Amino acid sequence: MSTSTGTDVNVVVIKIKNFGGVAETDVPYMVSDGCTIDSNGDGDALDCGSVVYSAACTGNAAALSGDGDLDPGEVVSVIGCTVTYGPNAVADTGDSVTHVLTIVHCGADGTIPPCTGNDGGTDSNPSNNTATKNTKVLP
Ligand SMILES: [Ca+2]
Ligand SMILES: [Ca+2]
Ligand SMILES: [Ca+2]
Ligand SMILES: [Ca+2]
Repeated sequence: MSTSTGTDVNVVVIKIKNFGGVAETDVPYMVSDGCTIDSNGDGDALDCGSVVYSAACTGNAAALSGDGDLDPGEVVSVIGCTVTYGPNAVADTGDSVTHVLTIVHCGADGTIPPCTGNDGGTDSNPSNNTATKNTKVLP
């Protein structure tokens, strides 16, 4: 078993689906982290040590489709996104990292950057544009 007192590399599984009815050509995604949960109970949420995502954890989901767009109902998988913990001192472990996946809808409600264009549409359901997962950093 790997531990974060060494260098602990983990695959981050990300699947992105278009739940809407319009093919999207510009679908930026990114992953960010926060040390948010005091899992070791010492009164602070500071003990997550080093948390580093690989470059593939940021990109454009449309480009992951064979034809360059994310069609209605289409699902694409991100390949090569990893998160590396450590090497950490034991004292810098024990709390939990909250990983946040953010998908940007590049329409009238999008932002440039990370969007490269504005297709004029609006995301009818912004509630599914983020996903979170908590991971405890083991010593
Ligand atoms: Ca703590
Ligand atoms: Ca602490
Ligand atoms: Ca497609
Ligand atoms: Ca949405």
